[in-house]
Amino acid sequence: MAKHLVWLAVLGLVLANGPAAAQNPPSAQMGAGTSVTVILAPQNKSNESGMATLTQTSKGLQVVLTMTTVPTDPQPAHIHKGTCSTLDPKPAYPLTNVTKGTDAQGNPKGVSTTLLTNVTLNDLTTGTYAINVHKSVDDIKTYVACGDIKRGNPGGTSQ
Ligand SMILES: [Cu+2]
Repeated sequence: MAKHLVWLAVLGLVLANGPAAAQNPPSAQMGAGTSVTVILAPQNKSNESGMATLTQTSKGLQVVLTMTTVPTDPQPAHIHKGTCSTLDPKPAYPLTNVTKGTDAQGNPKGVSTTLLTNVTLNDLTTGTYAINVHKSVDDIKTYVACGDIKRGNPGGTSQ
């Protein structure tokens, strides 16, 4: 909750200062407060789908995954180079495992929240990257959901 308030304060500052927030380093061309939503579509008949929200903050890139299925076991998740159809199997940026949690309305979901400080939203949307979720730590070879990261696609129609 406290995090949320800080975030609102940051958002307020950004809005007050307008888009020309000159404090942003050159690498953060998509300034604080910019978000991209990615639909994570089921793979390998998993019936697992979900959504990723990537938000550039002043502290880093926040990546939040919300999966419709609550996993029995923790599920590894990563940002990979490539697209869902041609994925580089080596993770580029590991995310926090998807575990049992709740969404904003308190409904049970598979959730994962990560703050990445070594990459910006601009890096990801100007390159070719995808987010995927793996079945479990033991069955990491099985992909259960994936979505391509694209700029200007807030509806998440990337599939
Ligand atoms: Cu992966």
